[in-house]
Amino acid sequence: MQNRIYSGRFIVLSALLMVCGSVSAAENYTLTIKEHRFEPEELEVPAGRKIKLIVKNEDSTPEEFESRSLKREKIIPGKSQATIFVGPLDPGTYDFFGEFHEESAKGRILAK
Ligand SMILES: [Cu+2]
Repeated sequence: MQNRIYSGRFIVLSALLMVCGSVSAAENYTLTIKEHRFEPEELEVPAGRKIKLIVKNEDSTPEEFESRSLKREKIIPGKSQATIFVGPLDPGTYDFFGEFHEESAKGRILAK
């Protein structure tokens, strides 16, 4: 009977860990830089949650992801990608741009 009690506790503990893990894990969103533009230019994300932004630079030249409202900046070398954690965000619009090609590389995050 001892064994059954222990395995029962183990199952409950495992279930708790799974629930906590899914609540705290950041959701992934991908932005692609191509020909000095962001794709998509508008990215909708849930408000109040931590977001994992994966920025893929498909151009051969470096770009700098920059957002004053998100207080983030990160240089992404050509043909590589970077991960930027943002949030939890209040509902609203957060502009970002590519500092090295500011005329074309512009976008916004909509937190809803
Ligand atoms: Cu900068």
